[in-house]
Amino acid sequence: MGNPLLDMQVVNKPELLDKYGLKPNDAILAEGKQADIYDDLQANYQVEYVAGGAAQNAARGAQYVLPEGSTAYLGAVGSDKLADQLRAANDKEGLHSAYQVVDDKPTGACAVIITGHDRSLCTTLGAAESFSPSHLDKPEIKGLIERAQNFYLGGFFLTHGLESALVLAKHAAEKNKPFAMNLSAPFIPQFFKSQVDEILPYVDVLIGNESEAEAYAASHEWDTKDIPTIAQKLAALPKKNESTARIVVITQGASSTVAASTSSSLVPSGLQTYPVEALASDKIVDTNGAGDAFAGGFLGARALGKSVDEAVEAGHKMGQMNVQLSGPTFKFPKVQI
Ligand code: 26A
Repeated sequence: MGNPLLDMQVVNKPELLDKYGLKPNDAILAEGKQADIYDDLQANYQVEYVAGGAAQNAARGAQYVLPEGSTAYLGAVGSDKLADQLRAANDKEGLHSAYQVVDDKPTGACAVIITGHDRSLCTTLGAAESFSPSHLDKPEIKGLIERAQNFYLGGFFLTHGLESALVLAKHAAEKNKPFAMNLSAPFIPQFFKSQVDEILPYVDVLIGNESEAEAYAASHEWDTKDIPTIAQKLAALPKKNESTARIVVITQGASSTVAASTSSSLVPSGLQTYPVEALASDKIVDTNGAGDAFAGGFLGARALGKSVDEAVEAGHKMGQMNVQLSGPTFKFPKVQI
């Protein structure tokens, strides 16, 4: 479940960062000063349009490693051409689009400014923000939820959709199905702290990167920037479903990935560090969607019953594939993960 967005990607135009007050590597919601960026990009720059939305990318990533017809994605789109493009991208990769269609707002968009290995994401949510819990009451969607064995929530969804997210989270806890969430961006634990705190007890698998983990620690006054320490503390926070321990996985770009759990049957010794195979710099096309690809590979592998070690390896392979392609995309025909 997440915000379906169409990415408008522009490469090597660093002046856009200054013009719109963007950091080279960040993900934000557009404010007044960025309101014109979408029209500006489309009128004055060479734009690559590609299916985005962090959780939707991860869902396509999970589908990549799973048998045909394994995944479905919930989010709200407008009644427009952008939505058709997202549906087509999902259809091509076997992800079922279980969209809520809203009539009065356009499909959301994300301006993606690529400079070197950095990516700046600036989003206007549009229809995505209108997702309502009523969509989850439709018989077809209820059926999907009943049949689902694993859930994944993009943390970005918490800017507007806590109530809907909790419907899935509570179902997962009741039925003892794993519920995963991504921290998504530093601004989520920073500015949507109460929403994160409300859903975290339901989260069985928490995924994020180093800057998001640090932002969580800072907003909870943990007074540490040490990623293994933060991962272990997150793993130990209270949980509704006490029959399984939480797994926390923190990626750090080209540096090693950290996994923590209070259960050493899930994460050997309770804390593991997994080196990342460094790619030659000239092999990297862009890093848009790399974290989502990791999440997709990790969760797909877990859904197949793989160990956390194996799932991290699958996540690394998917991330590595993703950064060698333009935008949040994967290689077809499929390669073995
Ligand atoms: C609420 N915000 C800011 C967002 C996003 C987002 N997905 C959902 N909500 N801001 C950027 N993205 C997506 O992140 C992907 C890269 O990880 C972009 O669409 C991009 O495909």
